[in-house]
Amino acid sequence: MARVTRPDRQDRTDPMKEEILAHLRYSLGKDAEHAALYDWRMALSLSLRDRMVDSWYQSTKASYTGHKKRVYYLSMEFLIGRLIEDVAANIGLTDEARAAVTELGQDYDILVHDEPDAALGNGGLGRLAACFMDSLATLGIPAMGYGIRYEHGLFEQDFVEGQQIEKPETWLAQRHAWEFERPEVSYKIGFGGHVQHHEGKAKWHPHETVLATAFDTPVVGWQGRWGNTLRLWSARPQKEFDLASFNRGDYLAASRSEALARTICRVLYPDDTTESGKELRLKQEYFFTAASIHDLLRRFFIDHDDIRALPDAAAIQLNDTHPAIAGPELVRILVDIHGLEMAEAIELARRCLGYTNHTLLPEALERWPEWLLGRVLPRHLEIIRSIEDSQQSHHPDSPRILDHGNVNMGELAFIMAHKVNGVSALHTDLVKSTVFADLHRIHPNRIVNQTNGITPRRWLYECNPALSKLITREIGDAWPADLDQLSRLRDRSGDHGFLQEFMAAKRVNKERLSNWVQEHCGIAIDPDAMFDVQIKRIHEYKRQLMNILETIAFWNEIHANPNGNWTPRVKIFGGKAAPGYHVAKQIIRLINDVAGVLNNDPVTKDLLKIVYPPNYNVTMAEMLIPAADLSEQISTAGKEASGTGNMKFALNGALTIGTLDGANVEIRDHVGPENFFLFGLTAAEVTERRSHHGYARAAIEQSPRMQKVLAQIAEGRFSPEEPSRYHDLVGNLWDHDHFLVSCDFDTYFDMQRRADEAFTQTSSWAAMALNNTAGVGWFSSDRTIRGYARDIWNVGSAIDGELEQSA
Ligand code: F55
Repeated sequence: MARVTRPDRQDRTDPMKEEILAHLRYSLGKDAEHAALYDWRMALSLSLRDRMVDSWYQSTKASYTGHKKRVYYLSMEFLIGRLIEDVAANIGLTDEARAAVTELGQDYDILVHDEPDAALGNGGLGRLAACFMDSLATLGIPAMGYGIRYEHGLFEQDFVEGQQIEKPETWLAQRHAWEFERPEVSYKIGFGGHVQHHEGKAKWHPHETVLATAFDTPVVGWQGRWGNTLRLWSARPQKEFDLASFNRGDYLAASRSEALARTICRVLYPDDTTESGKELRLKQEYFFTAASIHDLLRRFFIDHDDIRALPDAAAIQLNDTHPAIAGPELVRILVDIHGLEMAEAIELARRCLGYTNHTLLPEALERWPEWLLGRVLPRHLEIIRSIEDSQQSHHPDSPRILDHGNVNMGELAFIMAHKVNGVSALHTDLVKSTVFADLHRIHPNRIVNQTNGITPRRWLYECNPALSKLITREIGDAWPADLDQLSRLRDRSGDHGFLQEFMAAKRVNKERLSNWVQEHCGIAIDPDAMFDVQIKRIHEYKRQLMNILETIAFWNEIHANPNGNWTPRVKIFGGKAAPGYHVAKQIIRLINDVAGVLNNDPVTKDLLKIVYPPNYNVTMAEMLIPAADLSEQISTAGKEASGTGNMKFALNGALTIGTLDGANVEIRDHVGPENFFLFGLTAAEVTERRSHHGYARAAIEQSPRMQKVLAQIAEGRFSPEEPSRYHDLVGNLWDHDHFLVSCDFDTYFDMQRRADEAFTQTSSWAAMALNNTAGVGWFSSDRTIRGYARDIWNVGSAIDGELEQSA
């Protein structure tokens, strides 16, 4: 199959160096003497991009000529992070790139760090999409990722007096090196207006239109064998501006259409909890979904003429309900443009569509007011009514899409998909028994489980060179594309010398992090301490609050016995709160307030530190995860659909302290229960406990330790300048505590002390850590993608033999 082609080494002494200089000169208009950091970084990126292009072309050509079925992954978010190291690693040019840059008198690491993080996502859902793109390319599955080219990615977080403030992110302030603009690939996307019905036919007359224009980023998989495209849509005005208004001097009217277009892809919604209720979000969703459907149909008609063959050529995967309007949009095109009957159109669309559910939280399930959807997309509302009628005629007891004046996007996505998947085994069971219980009864074969995964290229090979080199030395270099091979490391868990090397790699990463923390946070931390890390969006169900309460309790314990044999700890937090999520912001402030007191306490400062660097992102994760000893996965059981950070930590040799939630359950099965610090109520026990009136108060009354912590916070021990600051936060724990911090607190505290004890036994800790790395090969996103390909998409690899590995 297609492979990266390299310029012939014989006639050019140092091609990479030459290419960088050529880009500096011809793409950036600079010579080495006058080039700024930006110029060097761009020249390096463009040189690497050049090396992807041949493989990418050949793959695209091979999927056209081979008439291969393609996967279309529709996602509002692609959290890709930086690309220089990722691309260089995937095409095997890391050493060459570093050598060339060094020879040119530049510092490779500084160049790499100059690249902005492409933060086109909020958290797990967006990062999953990026890992999937990597695996699709690695497996040689013809695929296209479709999303939005937001002008501003996820906001930048800063702390002012411990409080989160948000600043706009500006990744596009400089040219994005990796993309190709495709002005010729443009589609008209309409909004509003009315529907005309004539002789049984419907025609939608939108009130306004914008143009969706494609920007393509090549995504080349491991060893450059296959390349797919991430196609992000940007909006342009259909008419540049209204010259007549302009000439009249009415400049605002002249640029009205420009304003709508710019607004649509201006900013990523910083919300991972609730649908925003904003018309603009609905427009964003329709904008990118419609453009993607147009685009895939155009591609389909290049070599087909019967639309009925679409399910043989296209598998369209909906990453959550955000692109769920794809169902009605496809039906609209099939009926209004291709003249199919409604029933046939619905069935045909269903055979193309799959839907991934990422949450059970009722507040996070998208619902649009019917009046709003009808105003923005009048024809789609009619079609949704037809879908509803068709569903009701077959299944009169079916849950409703249209319900109390709302359009339930979850029900719509479920009904329009031939497969609905949960993202962990537990989550899938809960999808079947809770949110979609009635639909599951009606369609018992529709819900399937594909447990999430992570790409081992970024999340071990690239971010942890020390450990990667050791693994390669032991088991060879096939593991990045066949992560199950890590299980061969299990043999070494009794080999003292190997365990020492394993922990030496951890030590390198901990030292690197300690230096960074000293430099960026001004906090001295000891690499010998246990590094305990919780990094994820701030949310009540993820229970960062329980973590900080436990930290205070531990601090109290040390004070009660300052000469005790304590295991030193560094508690590291990272994560952003949705700007409108008040409680999450209070939790951030509390963590920072507690850090202020504890980090300056002369009695405990050598034993306990809290570090919370602002603006957690993919790049920060790449540094924190390899340095972690303990991974905090402590959500209320039944609430975290899967988690993917949990997999990254275990892969990098951290032990997990966690509940039986999401993929933790499967991780524990794979690494062995003896290598996992389990605590807490199960999902079933959580449901049961909630039915007891006053469960929180009862639990707190039984825990003197928790009472003391809550009293300290309530008395202003950590906010003396405003003692009542956390009055509501503490009151809510006593009176409501929906996420059962109170019920799990004591078992969590006890398990933390077990972890302390285990950490002091250095060689058994090392063996447990190694068993984590060795045990989690199954969580490669390559395994996940093979599962989707087989059970949902019915697609194969274009690289011979590639999908045959055990799924
Ligand atoms: C973003 C926007 C909206 Cl409107 C709603 C949710 C989100 C979002 O970011 N969700 C999200 O990240 N969900 C997470 O998906 C991961 C991948 O499946 C899971 O691992 C994780 O459990 C889940 O919370």
